[in-house]
Amino acid sequence: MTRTARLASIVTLACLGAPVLADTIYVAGPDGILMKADADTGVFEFAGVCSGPVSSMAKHQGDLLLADSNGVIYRIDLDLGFPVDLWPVPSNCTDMVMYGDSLYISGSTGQVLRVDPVAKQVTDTYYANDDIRALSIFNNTIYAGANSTAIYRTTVGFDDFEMFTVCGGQVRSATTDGTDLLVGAEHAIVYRFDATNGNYKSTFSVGVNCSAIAMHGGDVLVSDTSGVIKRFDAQTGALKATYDAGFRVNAMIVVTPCLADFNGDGSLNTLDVLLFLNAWSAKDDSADLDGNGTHDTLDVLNFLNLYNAGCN
Ligand SMILES: [Ca+2]
Ligand SMILES: [Ca+2]
Repeated sequence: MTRTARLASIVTLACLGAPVLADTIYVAGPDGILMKADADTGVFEFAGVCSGPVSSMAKHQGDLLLADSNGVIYRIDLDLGFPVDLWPVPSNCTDMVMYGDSLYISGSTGQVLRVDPVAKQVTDTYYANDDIRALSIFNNTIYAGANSTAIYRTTVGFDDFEMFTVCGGQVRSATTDGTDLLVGAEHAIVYRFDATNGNYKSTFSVGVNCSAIAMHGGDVLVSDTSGVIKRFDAQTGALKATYDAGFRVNAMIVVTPCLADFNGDGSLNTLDVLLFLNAWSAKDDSADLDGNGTHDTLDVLNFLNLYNAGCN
């Protein structure tokens, strides 16, 4: 066995032993309440609160950023469940997306702001000149969907929005499966477009008004202003589950736990490795990554694999 093959088999073994922690769905709406649910069960519980009507949401490091329609960004510490910081932006924040280190915020006046969420400053402005309701950013491209049904596109770093394609209805939400652009329209239909050329590929009817949309594995979650959230197979459109958040949902995000961020501060660095190794040496439960009751080298391999894979 070559060294590479041996390494690969060790990595495979180590991955098999990796613990599986459930992802979490977060939703928020006009009353400022943040609710969360285990993504496997979809049973919602209280997760936090901010003082404004939430219109959009994004994840930054270990926190959630909630935006209200008055242009206030709240940083919610998920351990505490309440805002630890807030700052204003000149937008009604119809949608928000983190891309790289920047927060992108759309508004109904047609501007897409790029914001540094650490310095809390607007660092760039893009002009789409339409009532933008939804943003999705991937492959260094910003897609902005409008109430007019138009979808615009520009490259990150270039204020050069141009018509990309037209949706069959008023755009309310947008996301990506990594290849295509998925757009949720007010009339309860999700549209799939080729992200390269804007060609229409397929639709499926969702029965909810697409107030927010989020990918979860191979599924797409679509919410309604009545509080219903539906899970569909993102390829076939087959309904897989229905959840009830219990209130109007304006914003939704799925958060995947990052085990490699051992101290949970939202960033990965050598401190996480040191803390893990300390916990492993002390035979702390937190370092028994495969949960088999013993602290062996597989736990260390697991951790280093997760650390190298990084978090998003
Ligand atoms: Ca950390
Ligand atoms: Ca173990």
